[in-house]
Amino acid sequence: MPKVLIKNGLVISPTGVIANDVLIDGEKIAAVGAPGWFTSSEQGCDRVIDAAGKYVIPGGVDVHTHMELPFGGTFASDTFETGSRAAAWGGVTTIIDMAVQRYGENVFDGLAEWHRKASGECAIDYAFHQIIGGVDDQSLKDMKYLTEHEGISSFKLFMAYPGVFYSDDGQILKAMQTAAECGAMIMMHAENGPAIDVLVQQALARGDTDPRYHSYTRPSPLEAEATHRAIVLSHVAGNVPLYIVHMSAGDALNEVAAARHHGRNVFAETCPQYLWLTLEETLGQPGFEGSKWVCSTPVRSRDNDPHHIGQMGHGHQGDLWKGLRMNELAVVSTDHCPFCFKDQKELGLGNFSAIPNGIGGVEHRMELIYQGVVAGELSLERWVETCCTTPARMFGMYPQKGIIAPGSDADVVIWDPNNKTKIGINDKHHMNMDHSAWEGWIIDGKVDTVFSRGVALIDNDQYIGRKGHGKYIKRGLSQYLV
Ligand code: DUC
Ligand code: ZN
Ligand code: ZN
Repeated sequence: MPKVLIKNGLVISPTGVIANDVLIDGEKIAAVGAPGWFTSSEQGCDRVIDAAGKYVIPGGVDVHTHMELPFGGTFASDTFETGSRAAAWGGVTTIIDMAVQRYGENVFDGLAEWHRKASGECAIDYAFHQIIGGVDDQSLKDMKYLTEHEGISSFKLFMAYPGVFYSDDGQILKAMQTAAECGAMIMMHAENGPAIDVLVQQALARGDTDPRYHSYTRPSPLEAEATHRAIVLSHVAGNVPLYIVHMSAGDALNEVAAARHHGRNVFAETCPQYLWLTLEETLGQPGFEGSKWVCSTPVRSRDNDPHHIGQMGHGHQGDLWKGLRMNELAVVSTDHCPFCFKDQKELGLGNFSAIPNGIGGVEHRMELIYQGVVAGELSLERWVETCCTTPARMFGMYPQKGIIAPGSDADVVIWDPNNKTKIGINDKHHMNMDHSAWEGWIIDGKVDTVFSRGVALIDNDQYIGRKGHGKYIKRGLSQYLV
């Protein structure tokens, strides 16, 4: 395996931005040292990269993706092959995808299907969470087995989507008790599904069928209420670690902040769409255009959400950026769940509730959150912490992943802060979808070079990786608990 020296760059970690050289030997980072430290070993290197003026960061870790998810009468349009390649283009070197067990199905069958879909297909390393869509005695037993033997130590439950993935409070409590026994993490889609279903039926009966009603029928108090209920249930279940996924609302964030203030193992993630996009500019576009941004939780109103009591005069987005700074939000993921406009989003023409829920974004998370650094919302350290290091620690992959340190996997991204990235279907766009949620966005900064376990995947604006390079990562328990 080649030896690579990356010299003269600024290495970023959660604890600082330090001028350091990085020596890669085979699949691992062999050493990190002061500039010039490795001059004598340059001769023995297969490649020396001068990263002067550039950042050297750990490969991104996206802990929430849905490749080929069956949903809304169709399948998410990225396979593990196309989606993991797009991830590499975005400086992501590890994903955790959501394996699915539906009501009435066997957990092991669902997991086996996910291994079959991913095995030999991925450009980057991958792991799984397990969705438990049917909590019963058997699936509870299976949760323990997966945690102890399969490297799957986190389970996603849904308080939304009655009849599809939904669990009632009793089922949630039982799954939480089981997770508490075996040390696993519960991930929660926190929205009050039964109440949302009533609002959806009422909107459709009124003839309010446009995409924007997707957001109006999922008001933020129903996210906040479900978040609160999940926190209470996790407490009653023996303080099981709880991780709220795709948080979009300031009032929901307040529930997490309050629980964390009380020292609870309650965590949350948000996604770039909630930090940057608003109902007015996306879902609210005329005609059916807004369907491109139908996802759940929904993108929210800029500032005039009648249900939201903002903090210090900010809307939801201001709250979320503040939450990221304060570690009320520990992680940024994407909830990557792409659907094409043609034939997929179009399933919901004339009925917003039939639009498949999801936005594709696995390629753009590192770019979009870096833009938060440029905008003064986050520090460089916090960018790396929320997109690389904490995701790895939260889900039991540290220090193999998420950090540039001797002994860690050589998942390394060289980032050029002096370049720009234009996102769009005819610009930078490698996900398998016929549109981009970020069409026309110009981002400061650019993915320059991407290494996965010492192998270059992106180099000189070319993808030189290969499917099958990515390995399944058996995860341990969370390393982020208080
Ligand atoms: N939200 C989405 O937008 N898509 C898939 C599932 C989910 O919870
Ligand atoms: Zn969800
Ligand atoms: Zn999801």
